Amino acid sequence: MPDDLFSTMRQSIIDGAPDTASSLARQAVDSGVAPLDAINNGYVPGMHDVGEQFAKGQMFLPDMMASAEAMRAAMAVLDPELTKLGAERPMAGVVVLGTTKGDIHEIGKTLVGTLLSAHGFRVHDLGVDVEGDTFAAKARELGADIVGVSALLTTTMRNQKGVIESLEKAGLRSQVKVMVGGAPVTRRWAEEIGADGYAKDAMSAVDLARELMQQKLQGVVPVQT
Ligand code: B12
Repeated sequence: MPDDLFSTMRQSIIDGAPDTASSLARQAVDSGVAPLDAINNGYVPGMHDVGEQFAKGQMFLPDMMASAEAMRAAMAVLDPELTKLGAERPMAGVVVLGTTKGDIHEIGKTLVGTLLSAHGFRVHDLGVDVEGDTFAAKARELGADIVGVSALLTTTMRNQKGVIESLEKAGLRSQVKVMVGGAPVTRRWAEEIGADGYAKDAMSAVDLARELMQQKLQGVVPVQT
């Protein structure tokens, strides 16, 4: 029963149990459960629970780190499955992706990168704690169509704006679309900092990236209201 499987997946994240998380992921793949369903219905809700318990002081940093480890173990099984889906698609665009300076949260950003790759985008992942100028330099080097910037902390969200400023400084802003995301990020924030788009999760990020490619090909300049 997928619902039982999803709730044990969720619990494996709360428990910070990498071996269990990984074997449940293998079980899901073997029994034909779509990898994205396992992520969205099993593991990600576990991460949300962990975040809430941490905020209430019922879980502590080492617990959160163990949960992240369990998530990584599950993703190590599911990632190649997601990537397989994209193997035969035509190239959809070039994306430079990373988490802002001062921020080491990588799970959501990496998932966005995996799904973009699975849908034909060529993704260069700069990792975490990335300076604005590094995004700009890589965008120039690769002739990127899109720069994607993740931030999970209210204190590092403002560095998303810093990335846009770095692109402006490098004279690249008119050629590169910028999309932002991460748990505290909102559409309103994206508009406020002059990003071209915001997506709430990895699948919406794929839709957004496609839309931005359309805009780019049609030469549409986004209007900020
Ligand atoms: C796991 C985790 C950690 C792990 C990270 C491990 C790793 N390798 O990534 C560790 C333990 C290291 C950690 C550290 C800290 N954390 Co932390 N962490 C979390 C937790 C529990 C889960 C994050 C996660 O992986 N979620 C699952 C993924 C799949 O979801 P996601 O990241 O939101 O990504 C999705 C979308 O947001 C979107 N998206 C993400 N990026 C992008 C990018 C683009 C371009 C687009 C379009 C979309 C997009 O798509 C993704 C996939 O669907 C959150 C709680 C939460 N609810 O977010 C707290 C949380 C983010 N952490 C928090 C805090 C406070 C910290 C610390 C400061 C704790 C401390 N005292 O040291 C440090 C900060 C370290 C630093 N400098 O970055 C707070 C932030 C509070 C705030 N408002 O700023 C949270 C919200 C917990 C809480 N409720 O208090 N953390």
